[in-house]
Amino acid sequence: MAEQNYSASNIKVLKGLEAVRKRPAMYIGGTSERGLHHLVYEVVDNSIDEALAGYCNKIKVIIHKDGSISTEDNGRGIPVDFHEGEKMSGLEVAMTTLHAGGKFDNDSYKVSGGLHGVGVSCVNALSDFMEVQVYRDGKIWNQTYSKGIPLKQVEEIGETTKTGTKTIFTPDNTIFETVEFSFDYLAVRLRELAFLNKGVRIILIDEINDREHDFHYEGGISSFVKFLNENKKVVQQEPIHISGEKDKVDFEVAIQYNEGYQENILSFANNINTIEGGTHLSGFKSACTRAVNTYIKNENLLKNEKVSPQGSDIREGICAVISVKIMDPQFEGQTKTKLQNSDVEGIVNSYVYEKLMEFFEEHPQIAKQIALKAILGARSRDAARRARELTRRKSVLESGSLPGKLADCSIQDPSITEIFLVEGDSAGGSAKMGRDRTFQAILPLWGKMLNTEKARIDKVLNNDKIQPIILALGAGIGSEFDVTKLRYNKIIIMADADVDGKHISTLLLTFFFRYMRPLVEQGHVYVACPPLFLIKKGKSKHYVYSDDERKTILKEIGDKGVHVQRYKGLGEMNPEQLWETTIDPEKRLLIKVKIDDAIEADRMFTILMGDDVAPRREFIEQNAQYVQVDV
Ligand code: 0RA
Repeated sequence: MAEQNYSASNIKVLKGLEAVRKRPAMYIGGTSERGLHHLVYEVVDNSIDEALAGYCNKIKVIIHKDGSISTEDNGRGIPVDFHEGEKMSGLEVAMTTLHAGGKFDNDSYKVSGGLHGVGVSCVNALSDFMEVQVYRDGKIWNQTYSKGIPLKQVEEIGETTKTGTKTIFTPDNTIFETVEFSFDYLAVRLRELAFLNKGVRIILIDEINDREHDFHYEGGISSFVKFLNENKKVVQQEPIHISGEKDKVDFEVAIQYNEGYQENILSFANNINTIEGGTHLSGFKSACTRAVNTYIKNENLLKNEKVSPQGSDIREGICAVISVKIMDPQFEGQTKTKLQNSDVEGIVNSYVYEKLMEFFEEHPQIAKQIALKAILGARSRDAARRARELTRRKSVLESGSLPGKLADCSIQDPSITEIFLVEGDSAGGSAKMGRDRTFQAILPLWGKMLNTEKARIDKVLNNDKIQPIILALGAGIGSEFDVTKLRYNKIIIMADADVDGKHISTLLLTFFFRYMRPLVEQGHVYVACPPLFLIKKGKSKHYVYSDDERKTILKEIGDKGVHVQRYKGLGEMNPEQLWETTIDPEKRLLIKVKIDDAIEADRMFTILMGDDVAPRREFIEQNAQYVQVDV
């Protein structure tokens, strides 16, 4: 009987593992870099659950030289006692059967029960090798696996005074497109987890590149907003911090205004970044709107103003983090990151309103600054509306809604057309002659480009350098931007390969990031790379795109009778050369601009284009050659 049961559970285990290995995407979302790192989050989420339950305050993650990665926490340790139902050690159950978190204590919140929650067994199934070590009840327990299948029984291998769980695993390279762990990628999420779970110390070590981070924030999400606002001028030094609990809904918000105009609110439910928002976010937003408007009314700040602030005006320059922890989070939406639990909205709304009103009463100076900023926002919204109407009227008056300088392409299929935004009139002229006019359009840009990081939307809309870009792309701007109306598939920035050219590219990227973000998110933006040198020898010629490449080629072809021409700018190339080197889809080199991490991107644009000079210099010194690639 026992024998039969044992083999029955073995078959069940094998079937489960097989399912995960057959369809890894169903369990961890994919097999790209993202899926790979998901493995680590899956284990760490379990450690965070231990922290939320009050048993763990330290987590260590190490990227090892041999390609493996290890995690260690000081939680209770995975239970090792015999599991009657499955007829094996609880540890083996947790490591080999799907959804066997084995956590039935309903009194604690669970991250691992949320978005991911597929359990460590999936990590095990997708690893070429995995080893787990449990420190519990004074003993050390150990088991090893290959592709999820145990290599031996659970063994007691020594004694210890500590408690916790340590895992080490090597992801299966027949499953993942890449098996190289990225320190930066991991750092973003682990830092976020440290902010969201104050007091928990998360250490990340990279033994390959000898780097280390130690994330530990006693300030929790207040530290988080300070981090987001780093390098920005802030309205108040200390964030407003509100936290509370009602009907088993635990919530916490931190708010710190900066002098900019962007709205930057991050929301989390059970540590999951709810990028699509949901009930906690809408509760928070309406509380803010209500509180600020009540204050404005009580203080009679509007006087005879024509326009009154609405939510978006009140959120100009807001930087906030809202985090809720609830028993049974429900998610909806395209990426299942929209919190659905309806009771959360009212609880957050009424509590945050009440606390904000208290704060305003106690800090009248800050309250007034926030209120006046909102009124200013309302005024500028009104100005922007008028500017937009002007743009529309103007666009109809001028050459059938397209800018005069645009040399458009002849076909109108936005899935294959391209537009080059070219720095300078002379390069623009060559590009117009050198392009394939059927599908490639040219828009020359000239003069000083506006720094949109420091401007408000009405100024952006009225700017004579920006307007032609908005009109040519045809998809609007700001909250009215509609990517489906885009007239081109690829937007290619083409500037000189020098410092000025880099500056113009960055200004344009800043504009796209702040006012046409879907354009960047959906991969429509590219930066062209013109060659730096032309190397000629006899009849052969080589265009060279970097200093290293120049050295390599010179070594290859020798230096007798070699002529090296350095291109100082795009304008030095004739139309054919420009086509050959920078425009021809067969030969050109394009950098696709991606946003892997919106938080980092936001910080980067602030550093690059904001007011503070010192961090900018430091950033450019550290990242000079990567600036465009990393965006
Ligand atoms: C099942 C039950 C309990 C804890 C865990 C699993 C657990 C899993 C992992 C994975 C990494 N670190 C972990 N720490 C704990 C509850 C244990 C108890 O009730 O004593």
